[in-house]
Amino acid sequence: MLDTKKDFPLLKRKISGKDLVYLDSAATSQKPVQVIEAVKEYYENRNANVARSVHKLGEEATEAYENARKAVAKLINANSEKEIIFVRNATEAINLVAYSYFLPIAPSGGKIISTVMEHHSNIVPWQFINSHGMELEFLGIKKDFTLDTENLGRILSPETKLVTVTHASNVLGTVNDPKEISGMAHDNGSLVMLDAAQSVPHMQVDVQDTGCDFMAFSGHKMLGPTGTGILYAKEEHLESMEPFMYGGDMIKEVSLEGTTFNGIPWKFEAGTPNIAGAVGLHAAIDYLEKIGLEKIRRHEAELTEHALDEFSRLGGVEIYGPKNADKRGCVISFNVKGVHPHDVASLLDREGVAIRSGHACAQPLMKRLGVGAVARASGYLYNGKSDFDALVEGLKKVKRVFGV
Ligand code: C6P
Repeated sequence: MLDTKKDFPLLKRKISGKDLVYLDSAATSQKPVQVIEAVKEYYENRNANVARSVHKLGEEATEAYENARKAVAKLINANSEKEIIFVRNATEAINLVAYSYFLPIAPSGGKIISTVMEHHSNIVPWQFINSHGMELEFLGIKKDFTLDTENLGRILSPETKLVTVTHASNVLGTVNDPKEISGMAHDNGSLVMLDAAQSVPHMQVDVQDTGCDFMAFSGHKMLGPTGTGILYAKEEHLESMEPFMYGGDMIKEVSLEGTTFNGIPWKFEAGTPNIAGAVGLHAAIDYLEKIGLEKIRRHEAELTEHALDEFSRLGGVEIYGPKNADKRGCVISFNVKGVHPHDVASLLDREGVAIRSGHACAQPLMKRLGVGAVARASGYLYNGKSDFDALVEGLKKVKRVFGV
C-alpha cells in the first residue's frame, strides 16, 4: 500500500473535532505540497504573460506553460504536444469538441451515440448538437453495471459520427474498455470521444492504445489546481476544426477586414491562459509519475476490495457498481436502506468523514438505477484502508441513529 498522506497538508485538518477522512476525490482531489509549492514558486519568481513579451520573465513563463503541455502529452502518450489543448475543465473540453467539430456539421445529420452512465457533461453538449440536427442515442447498462457493448454493435451504423463514452463512471466505478469501443466505432467510420475525467488520475491511459480521437479530463481531479482541464485531440481533427473562442493569442494576423488564425494548439486557447494552473498541473504529473500510475491503480484496487468486503458485512447497504475490484475504480456509490443519502452524508460529516451525496451529475443514470440519489465514497492514492474503516464505523452509527 502507498503511504502518501503526509504530502497532503489539508488531510491534517480536523472536522467536527475528528481527523478528516476525505473520501470525495471523484469530485476533486486534494493537492500535495509539491503542487502548492510549485504554484507559489511560479508566482514569486516567474509570473508574466505567455507568448507576448520578449522580456526574460515572459520567456520563462512561456517556457513553464509549454513544458506543462509537453508533460501532459508524455503522460497520455500523445503523438505531439500540439494535440494538447489547455482548457478550464473536462466540461469545457467536451464543449470545445461539440462546438468546433460537431456544430458546423450537425445540420447535415448523422448520429451521436452516448451512454446512460455518463456525467451530465457528456450528455448536455450532445443534446445541444442534437437540437441542431444530429440524432442522439444512448447505450444502456447491464445488470452487472457494465456497458451494454453488445448493443453498441446493433446501433452503430455508417450514419454514426461519434461514439462518446466515459472511461470510468463517476457513480458506478465501472471502467469501460475504450479499445473495444474504438474498434467497433472506427469499423463503422465513427469518431470516438473518451471522457477520461475519472480515469487519467487513477491509471495509465495511453491515447494511442485506446484509439480515441478526442479525450477530455480535468487537472483538478489529478492533484492539479482547479481551473485546469485538458482536451486531447488527434492533430488531423484539430487542424480541421473551427476555433472555439475568438480573441487574443489565437490569431496569426488581424486586420479590420478579417483574421487568420494561429496554428494548433494555440488556435484553441484565446486570451491569457491559466499559466499558474499549468505549472501546478505539471508538478502534479511529476508527482503521479514518480509514484507510478500502475502502483496507484493497484493501491486503489486493494482499497476497493477492502471497502467492498467491509460493506458486504455491514448489511442493509445497496451498492451500485461491479463487484470485481479489477473491473472498477475506487468510486463506491451506495444507499443505506431507509435513509436518505443526504442524511447519511451529514451524519458522516459529524464523524469527520467527507463523502458526496445526491445525483452526482448523473440524473439519467439515477433514473436507470431507480433511485433519486446515492451516497458516494471515492478514494485516491492518499487514502488508506483505515479511511474506509472509519466510513464503515460511521455507517454503523447511521444505522443505529435511524434504527435500520
Ligand atoms: N465529476 C463528481 O463529483 P469538471 O467538473 O468539468 O472538471 O468534470 C466534469 C466531469 C466529467 N466527466 C466525469 C466522468 C466526471 O466525473 C466529471 C466531474 C465530479 O463526480 C463533479 S460533478
